[in-house]
Amino acid sequence: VHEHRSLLKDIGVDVERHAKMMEMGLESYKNQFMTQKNRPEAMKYFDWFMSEIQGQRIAEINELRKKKRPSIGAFCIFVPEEIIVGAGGACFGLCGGSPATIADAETELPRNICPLIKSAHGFKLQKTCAYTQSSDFIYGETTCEAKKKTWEILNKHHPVKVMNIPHMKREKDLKLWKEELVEFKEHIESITGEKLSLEEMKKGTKIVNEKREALQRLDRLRSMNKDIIPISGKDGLFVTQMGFLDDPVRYTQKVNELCDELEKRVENKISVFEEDTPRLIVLGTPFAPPNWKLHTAVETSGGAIINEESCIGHRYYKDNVNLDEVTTEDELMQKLLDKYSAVDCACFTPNAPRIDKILKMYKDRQADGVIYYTLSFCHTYNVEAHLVTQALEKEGIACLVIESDYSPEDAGQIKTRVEAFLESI
Ligand code: BJ8
Repeated sequence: VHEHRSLLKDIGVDVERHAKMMEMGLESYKNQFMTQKNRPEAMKYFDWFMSEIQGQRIAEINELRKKKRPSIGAFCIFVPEEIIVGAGGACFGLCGGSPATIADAETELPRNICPLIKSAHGFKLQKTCAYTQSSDFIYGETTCEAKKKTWEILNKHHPVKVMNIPHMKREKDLKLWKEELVEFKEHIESITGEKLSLEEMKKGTKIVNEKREALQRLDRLRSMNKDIIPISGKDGLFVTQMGFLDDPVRYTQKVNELCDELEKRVENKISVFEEDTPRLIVLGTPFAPPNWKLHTAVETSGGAIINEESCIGHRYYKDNVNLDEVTTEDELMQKLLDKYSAVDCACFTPNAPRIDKILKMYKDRQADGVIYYTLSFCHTYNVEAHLVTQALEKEGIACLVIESDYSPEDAGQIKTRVEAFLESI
């Protein structure tokens, strides 16, 4: 990061404050990740990436910008990264998982809204996220009330465009959604000044499909072997989180190298947890880095997390875009729509497929329990917990519901509740 100080300054980062924040972040990473025993060798790449998360990667993104390639910041998995990658650009998740920016955000936003939104808004106010500073624009969406109103305020500080995601999936809603995809492509063309060809978009889609396939492979290795868990849940989560920042081609290669090593571990029966460690699936809202609180609590209490159902997890990588027989732009847009409308975010009503998926995930993975995790004030996931937990109860599946924000204050209390839950299953 020090090496890239002048670049950070040029893109408007508050370098002093940013340096302090990075120091704290790296220290926290060291304490929570590097102290784990028997980590896979291939995690070295991801450790390196963490050390360069706001350095080398930012330099790469800004090289692309010099070539007029798009650089788009996002908060949601509905932003079609295939189109951005097809245009030779970078799509990345913006910082939004730290408590350190929340007090600043609360100068413009109410206290009682989701911490993810406040954290992200605070990063912009503080100018301490080099990704936000590197983005041509932030692509927001209309998934929840707090987000869609925040875009209007964030737009005072940074260019923001908003994609209108419907809250139902009827034919007329999907028609609107497809129009939004077409408009998104036009926004990207307005940055490059060039028409994006079908072949370029197919190429971008293929790259992103390969990234999702690598993550599907990682998920299978983490969760499908009843007796062997070859990587900690915390490392699994971290690798997934980095997929929202890294160059997709390099990242896919590194995830596949990690998977090769994990395959060998499974063959040789090398597990990072003791025999009979309870295997848990986490459901709910996304874990933006550095939100590792729940994983740390579980894995220092005798449990293991084998999968995250959230958007920084299975919901992100579960479906690919089917490119078979795509010969026109309209057909490609339809395939993108098919993929994105299969996302089962709690912002949709009704959202029954999510429950069926959760039950299937649990059974396929022969898990021992579930944690339903919601960020404070996320009404959609919080309310949807009722129907999900009811369905789990009916199947006799043990479930712990946790609502939390980013403050470290409830870490002890979460750990106590997790310990009691693990004893009960
Ligand atoms: S597709 S889960 S990434 S909206 S910001 S809804 S936590 S109150 S993130 Fe999400 Fe897209 Fe859905 Fe996934 Fe709740 Fe917070 Fe809103 Fe959130």
